[in-house]
Amino acid sequence: MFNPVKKLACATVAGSGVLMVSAAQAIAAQPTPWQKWHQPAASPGMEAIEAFDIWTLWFIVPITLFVMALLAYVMIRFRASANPVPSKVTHNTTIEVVWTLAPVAILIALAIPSFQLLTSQFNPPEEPALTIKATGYQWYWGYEYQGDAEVTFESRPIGSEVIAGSKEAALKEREAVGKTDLQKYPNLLAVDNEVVVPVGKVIRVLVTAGDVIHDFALPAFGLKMDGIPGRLNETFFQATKEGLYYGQCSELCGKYHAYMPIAIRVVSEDDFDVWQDMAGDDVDAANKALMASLAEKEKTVEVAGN
Ligand SMILES: [Cu+2]
Repeated sequence: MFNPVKKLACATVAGSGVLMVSAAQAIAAQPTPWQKWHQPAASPGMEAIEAFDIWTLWFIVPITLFVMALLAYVMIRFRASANPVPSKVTHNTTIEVVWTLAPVAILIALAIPSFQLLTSQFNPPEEPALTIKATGYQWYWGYEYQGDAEVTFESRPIGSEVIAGSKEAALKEREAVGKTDLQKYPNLLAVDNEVVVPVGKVIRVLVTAGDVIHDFALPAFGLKMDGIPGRLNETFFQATKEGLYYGQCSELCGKYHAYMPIAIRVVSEDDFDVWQDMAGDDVDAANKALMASLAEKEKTVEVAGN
């Protein structure tokens, strides 16, 4: 959106964030231990948020250092022993003009990109190709695909001892859906039925809730939208890379708030079409067929890589 900012962003990240970025690339779509920065952006919306974040740091860091330096200077230079007779000056026109105009200029420099970003978050770049309604319940998500092929399913966490009741039951849940790989399907993030969407397409998400307030959030896409009973909130995202992306309910909604993850699987348009056709009748079968097709592709890539 605002390229000059991106250039600045690259300059800063090049200096301070190279290690973090390369470490995060291994698992692109979920939090990593001791993570200090955002998850890598996987949508233009999140790229814009990240760029604005870095833009604000260009103001925050120098202002903080400047104020700290001023404080240190005043404390040392004007301490009682070094300056026994305090100055009686009460006005200085030049300084007053500067400390009025400088903050105004800074606020304008922050406000303009901020409003641009906010506007972009409510205006999809093109007519959405797909609309998905996400409903938060205590404690799982319900999804409805609207359009030609209607797909409806619930999405619940798997592999959690707390929810399943025992370690064995949790493992059985994982085995039932073929998700025993803890790297790809971590505890507290893995779900039985993921939201499947095509890569590169604008996806509209209508967010609501069936009982208390929940929040549909997915960091890599810059998504965060409250689901409020009786209201329909609208947001959108456009995933730029295929993969599996995780988020979580982000509004404290009760006892098992920590156990209602959000998982979005971004696939090629062809894979999506096949999945959607099948999922209209049988979501489980469609998911299994999709996972088999993706596993097959991964193998092909590995062989090609060798
Ligand atoms: Cu919640």
